[in-house]
Amino acid sequence: MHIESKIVHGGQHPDKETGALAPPIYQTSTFAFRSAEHGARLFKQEEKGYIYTRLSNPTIDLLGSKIALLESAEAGVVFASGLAAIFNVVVTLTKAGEHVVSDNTIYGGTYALFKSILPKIGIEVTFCNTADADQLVSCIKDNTRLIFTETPANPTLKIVDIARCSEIARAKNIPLCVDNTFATPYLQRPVELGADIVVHSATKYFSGHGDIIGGVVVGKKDFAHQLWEDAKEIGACSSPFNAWLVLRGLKTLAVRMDRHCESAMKIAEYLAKHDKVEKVYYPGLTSHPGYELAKKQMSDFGGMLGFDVKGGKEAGKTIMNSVKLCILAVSLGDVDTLIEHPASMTHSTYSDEELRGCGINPGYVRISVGLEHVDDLIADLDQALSKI
Ligand code: LCS
Repeated sequence: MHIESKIVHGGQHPDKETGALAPPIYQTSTFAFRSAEHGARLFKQEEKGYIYTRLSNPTIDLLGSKIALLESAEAGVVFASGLAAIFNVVVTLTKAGEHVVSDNTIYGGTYALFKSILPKIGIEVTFCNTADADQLVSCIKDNTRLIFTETPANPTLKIVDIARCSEIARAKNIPLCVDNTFATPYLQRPVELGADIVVHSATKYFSGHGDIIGGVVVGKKDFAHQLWEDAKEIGACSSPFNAWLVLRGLKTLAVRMDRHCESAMKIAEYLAKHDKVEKVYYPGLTSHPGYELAKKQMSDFGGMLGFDVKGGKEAGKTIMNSVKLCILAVSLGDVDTLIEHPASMTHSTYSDEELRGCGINPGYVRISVGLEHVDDLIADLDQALSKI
């Protein structure tokens, strides 16, 4: 089946009892046992069934299995947020005294988790450019238990070679985890390129409508089972209603992504020709250093782009304070176009030196291209650029 059809039908069947086509929302904290013996059997995992929504819930499970299907993975686990998903992956695979290698260009919240929270529990993280194979290899230690990367990377749209990273990881027997939030499985499937684990902020393109916070992890069955076992005790579970909203949003993922990609390309081309724009960051432009690789590992270039405006930070601020249709807000992947300033917003957890180190310039402006008419978006950016 093509991915478009899996996106609509995958994992979902009309409800057996009622025929309801939309999946029921099992909005319940707990599930009644048939007897004391039945409850005990469920707790011992001798029989399948539901106990308590922090442990599992049919609406939430449906989302996990649907994302696993779309990502060509064996199983999926759903979390309260993308960051909860990433934290749970790390604590399932590592313990105090062990080590993680992460790319240095990742979402600022993930960076803060790795830089400030993991060391508190004795897990050391080395940041490097995973797009540079030699750098990645040189950072791996005997106690490295996880390699983490994000591609396209937030916010610079750096492209990392997933197949190359997975060869390196496999040779050392270390799991590779890829944050696939920007691409979604519609455009890129890291498991097919050799990655072991894929994480998502479901808050973004999966939901698509900017109305929930959620996260998903997919991988091999054994890993997903251990992740779920640990997650039960950590407690960062989704709500059934949020999982349902993601299932609903997902149905239109393919058509939304097509439009996001088409409009982002037009906006990138418009910005690249603008005399007040210093540089455009969009992997679909042949001038982008990751263009060839993106063409190889993605089926299109995504809806995220960024640009450096001439005049640095002040000029960037002028753009953000002048747009009328684009919304000045963080997050991404929504139907609404969102514009933001990574250095002071999504990546404010980076020091100035760290920002420079991964090429996030002070005036860099990031856009999550929405589903408005592209001519209206270009007109809005045009009037904002004219204010500089
Ligand atoms: N991974 C990526 C690539 C992200 O962009 C984000 C959030 C997360 C993980 C964390 O997901 P959450 O816990 O928020 O569901 N990115 C954001 C951004 O760029 N602006 O606001 C949030």
